[in-house]
Amino acid sequence: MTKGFLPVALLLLTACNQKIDSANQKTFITKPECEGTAIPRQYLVRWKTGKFSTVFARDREELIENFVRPNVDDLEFVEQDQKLIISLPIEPQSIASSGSATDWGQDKINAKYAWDRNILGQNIIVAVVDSGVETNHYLLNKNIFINQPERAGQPGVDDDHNGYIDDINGWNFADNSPINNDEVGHGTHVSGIIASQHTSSRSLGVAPAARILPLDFMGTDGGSASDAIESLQYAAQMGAKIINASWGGETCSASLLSAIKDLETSDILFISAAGNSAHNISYYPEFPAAFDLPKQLTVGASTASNYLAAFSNYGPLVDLVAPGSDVYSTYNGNGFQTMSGTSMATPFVSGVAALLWSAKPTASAMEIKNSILSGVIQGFYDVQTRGQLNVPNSLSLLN
Ligand SMILES: [Ca+2]
Ligand SMILES: [Ca+2]
Repeated sequence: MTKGFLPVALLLLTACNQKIDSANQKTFITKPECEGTAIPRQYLVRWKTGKFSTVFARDREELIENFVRPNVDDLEFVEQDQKLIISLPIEPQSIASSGSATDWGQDKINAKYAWDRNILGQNIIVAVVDSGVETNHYLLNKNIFINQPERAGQPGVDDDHNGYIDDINGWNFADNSPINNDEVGHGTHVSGIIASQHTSSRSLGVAPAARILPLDFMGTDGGSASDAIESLQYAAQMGAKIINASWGGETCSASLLSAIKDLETSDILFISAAGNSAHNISYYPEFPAAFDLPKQLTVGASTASNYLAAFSNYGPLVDLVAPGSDVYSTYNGNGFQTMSGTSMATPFVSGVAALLWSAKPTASAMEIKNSILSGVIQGFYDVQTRGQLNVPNSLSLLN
């Protein structure tokens, strides 16, 4: 793809920190570093109405001729769709090991303090925008969001008129189908950290009465920004208060940025993984982690011995750390797995946000965010607050 001036239209392929609507520049800017992760022949369109759509074209010239010229007055911008990946460390042995099955993370943040006070995340919907969820896992099946009009409705009919047929327990945006499983295991692991039920022997879910809304946009090789955006819009539509985003990419999608900004009007807290490249994301940004939005929290990973995990990204754009090394949680096949990554740290924060919101349902997203940030236990973590997630402190700051 060539870069340069095209005398056509307001077509901005933007850097994320640029104003995306910066005037009627008749330019077509392609960020060179974005080309490697661009999805060929697939373009994301932001209309002036705020809606997004996906357009397919053989190349940029065809896109301009067939789509941009006829629609130019109604377009905010167009960019190539981008690939996003799961936030796991690169080393495969860290992805899933049979390591010790401890609840060290739940202990570290002292989640029990809330559980003992019957603060369990009741009535809070947490959207897990990920690889799907094994919704019939025996420790998750009671905590999966249910879309009542669809459950009580007719098969093959969009009973609640939301544009999705039979979306009883979330949606698979990659396949455009109802959700029922997790082809990777990642979303199931993340969901267990947020809201798996407690048993006599094990208490894994940080918010064991919260509701998981499974939204699938990724397979083993990741997913697209366009499917992620649809997931975010669906989460807002269905009343999620918290969105867990344990994924990212090195390149910036202006569409993804605008879609996350749109969540602010619904007062949703967007909780993103810092990423696992062991980089300072102020210098080597990954997105959405580095978007730095008002109602966003970006989470690095800590170890049981109070260090930043070796793989974790860091720097002032990372807000805090949470347990993310050797984390035991639910997995595919009614199973369990120990996994490491900022993917695992992020749902600890999502779970705590659900606890806090259930303790104070009238709180705003900013109040929840601020109580999480001001409640950290300080350590030697190279992140904005220098601190680790802590439940009792954050609860006491909320009231
Ligand atoms: Ca529906
Ligand atoms: Ca139906």
